[in-house]
Amino acid sequence: MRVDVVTIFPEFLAPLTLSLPGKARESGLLDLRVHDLREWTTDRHRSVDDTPYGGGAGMVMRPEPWTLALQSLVRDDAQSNHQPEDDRQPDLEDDAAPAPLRPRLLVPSPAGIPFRQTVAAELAREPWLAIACGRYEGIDQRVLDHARSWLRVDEISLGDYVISGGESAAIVIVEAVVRLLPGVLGNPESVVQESHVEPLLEHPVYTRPTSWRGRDVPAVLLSGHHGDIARWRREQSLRRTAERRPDLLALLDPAGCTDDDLRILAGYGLTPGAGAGFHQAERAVADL
Ligand code: JA5
Repeated sequence: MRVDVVTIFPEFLAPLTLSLPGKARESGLLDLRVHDLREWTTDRHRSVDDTPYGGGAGMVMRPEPWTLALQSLVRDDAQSNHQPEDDRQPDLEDDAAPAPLRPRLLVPSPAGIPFRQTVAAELAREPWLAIACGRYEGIDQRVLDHARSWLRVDEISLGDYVISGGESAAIVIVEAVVRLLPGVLGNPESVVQESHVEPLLEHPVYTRPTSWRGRDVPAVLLSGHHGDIARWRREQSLRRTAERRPDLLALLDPAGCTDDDLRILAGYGLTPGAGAGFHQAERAVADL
């Protein structure tokens, strides 16, 4: 998979040379290219921001460097695998170039769709991603509106909080996607690339010794009864989710729940599927 990241802080992406993404790059499974947005500025001060129309605090990223950067990535690919006989360029505004020669564009933003394992699994099937990292108050809206006419564009949120730019979100997205690429983890059962991932928190885990500072490993895990262990772990997952992330239960398919599952959730006043995890007042709004 090829991933292009465009940012005004290329050094911010240095962690992707380490650990699993670093290994994936060395083995050729990940072709990660980080670009400085200022390469596509044309003024003496290499400016990437300007004041917002309509007033207000902060600055907005200027459209022209962004569009030049995105167009340059696509042109670069057209030339990357063969020497062109002439200097004709593909017309980026028409549909002549086949879709796989263009990246899917991701834009980290708190206004985006929630990034979940299902989204990561979908992205891991793409041959080419580009990630546009905004700074300041964000990127001029027309860049994304224009890009949508020739690229698939998704704004992606990692959660409901504010950070100062898209770079750390880009690192998270790349980490989540790269570990799903065939061959990166040797594809053990634990990372089978499924579009359906159960939206439950993981059960707790333990290792030696069996007793540590007066705290014992739950006896069932030492019992050797695989059925009992599986049922205990399932119960722990459901209890943790009910207590910490009841909102996730709205995503849990009731058809995949056993009677035991339903009994455990009912103990918290919860049922899986649409409507779960909302307080009564919220549910009235959600049902509108
Ligand atoms: C802020 C210019 O989902 C959390 C996120 C917050 C945030 C993201 S993703 N991108 C930006 C940004 O600020 O680009």
